[in-house]
Parts: sequence; structure tokens; C-alpha cells
Amino acid sequence: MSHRAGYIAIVGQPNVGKSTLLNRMVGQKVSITSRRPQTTRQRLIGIVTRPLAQYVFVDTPGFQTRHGGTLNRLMNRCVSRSISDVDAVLWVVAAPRLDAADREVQGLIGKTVPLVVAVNKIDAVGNKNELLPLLGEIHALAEPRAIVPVSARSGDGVEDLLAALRDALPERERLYGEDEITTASERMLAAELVREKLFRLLGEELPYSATVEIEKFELEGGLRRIHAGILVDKPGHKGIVIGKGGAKLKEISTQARQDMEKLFGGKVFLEVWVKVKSGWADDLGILKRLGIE
Ligand SMILES: Nc1nc2c(ncn2[C@@H]2O[C@H](COP(=O)(O)OP(=O)(O)OP(=O)(O)O)[C@@H](O)[C@H]2O)c(=O)[nH]1
Ligand SMILES: [Mg+2]
Repeated sequence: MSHRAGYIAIVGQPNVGKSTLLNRMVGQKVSITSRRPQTTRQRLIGIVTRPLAQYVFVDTPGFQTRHGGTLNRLMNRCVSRSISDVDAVLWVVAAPRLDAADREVQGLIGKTVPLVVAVNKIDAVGNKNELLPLLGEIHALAEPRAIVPVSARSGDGVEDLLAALRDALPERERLYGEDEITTASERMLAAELVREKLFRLLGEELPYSATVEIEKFELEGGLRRIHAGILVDKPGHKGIVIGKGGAKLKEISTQARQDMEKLFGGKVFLEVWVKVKSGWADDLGILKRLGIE
């Protein structure tokens, strides 16, 4: 069999498990995930290398049509661009049924790029026969190359998904080294891991506008010394992030550090501050600096 390789955009509405699925395929947390919709804010590359194929996945923000605003506009543009220059699209939907937002995403993908559909979260479906109408509907609507039921959480079906995606890729040599799992810098990954803990540990209390900036990233032998600033909109939000006696902030920084050590494969010294910065979500200057354009 010949070697295949190519770019695959992972698209779908918010919260269907796109990033969880990417991490499951890569075998490392390269993309952050949480229960809240719109966790992913910018494109992120995750690479899977197998003897006969290399998959270069482009994780994207959930396509979102309900809210206006600069951040959402930029995130949607990022998804559209991702679809236009890839070899295949992986459309992710969550079992057990499609809703209006899923159908809207399908309309945006169109039928020009080879399409594979992952029906995710099948671990939450008791009787697998319940999936049959969904599979039929997807088939009629999108005419994909393949529809693969998966659970990003348990790993069920993920090898079948990779096999189906291989068929959708062109014959081509590897595009990246076999050890590479992402093109994102450690600096960006560090910021994202802190943001993940904010999303996970603060839940609904956390305003969407909170973000993270890495102020210092130094490598001393095997030790990474990282200073991260959490930017919030209002003084009131600062207290929420810090928590009683600093407990929340401590938890955020401990969990982020543990994930960084796992991902970077070395010891990390992490300090996290909280700062008030108003109106950043509509400030194009800051968005540019954070790499969201
Ligand atoms: N039960 C179940 N939950 C899952 C599965 N995959 C993801 N989830 C959960 O779904 C939620 C959203 O997962 P994400 O991977 O962040 O979803 P996403 O599509 O990347 O979301 P955005 O980046 O916000 O668009 C998280 O709470 C995940 O734990 C799955 O296979 N089964
Ligand atoms: Mg995501």
C-alpha cells in the first residue's frame, strides 16, 4: 500500500467534541477542551503519524451563528478559511440527533472537499439502534465518503475513523517529522492550558472575555520558567478567578503546570497573575497580539 498524507479540517458546531477527538487521535492534549461551548478560539494543528499515513488535523472553533461581535466574526472566518485549503474535512456531530446548527455547518462545508463524518458521544447512547435514523439523515444530507460512530471519550471507533480518513487523503509523502504532534509553540500551548483550567474550574462564573497571555517563557536546562497573566474585563472578575484565600488561582496554576509537564516532558515552574483589562474582546490590537486574526 502507498503512503498517504494531507490536511484535514475538523469542523462542527460548538461543544460536539472536536478537540477531545483530536486529542484522542494524537494521544496527547494538544487542544484544550471543556464543557463550555466555544472553548477553542483559533486554529490549531495536531499531527498523527502512522506507518502508511500522516494526518495533519486542523482543529477549529465551533462554527457559531448566534452572536455577533468581533471575536465571533474572527472565529467564523477562521473556520471558513480552514475549509478552503485542506485535502479533506472531518465534520463532527454529537449523537443522537442533528439540530439546526449542525445543518447550518453542513451547508457551509458544501460538497467540494472529500468529507468524512464522525458521530461522536456514542457512549451516551444506550441502544445503538437509536443511531440509525441519524446515520440515514447524514447520508442523505451530506453524501459523505464515510460516517463513523465514535466516542472521543472512550476511544471507541477512533481507529475506524482514522482508516476512513486515510482513504480520503491523497497519495503523498509525510509532511512533518514523525515525532511532531503540533505546530503550536510551547508558549501558545502553555497559555491555552491555563485557559483550559479557567474554563473548567470556573464554569459559568467565568466571563467569556477572560484570556491568557504568557509574559515570560524561559528554558533553563530542562526546567521551563513560565509567567502567565490572566486578563479579565472587570475588577469583580479578578476576585472570582483568585477565589477565597487564593484557592482558585492556586488550583488553576497547579493543574495547568501538571498538564504542561506532561506535554513538554520536563519540569515546569509556573506563576500566574490576574489583571484587569477592559473591553479586550473588541480590541483588535489585543486580538492580533494573541494571534487571533
Ligand atoms: N460523553 C461524551 N462526552 C464527550 C465526548 N467527547 C467530548 N465530550 C465532552 O463534550 C464537551 C465538549 O468537548 P470539546 O472537545 O471541548 O468540544 P469542541 O467541539 O472542541 O468545542 P468548541 O471548541 O467549544 O467548539 C466536553 O465536556 C467533553 O468532555 C464523548 O465522546 N462522549
Ligand atoms: Mg474545541
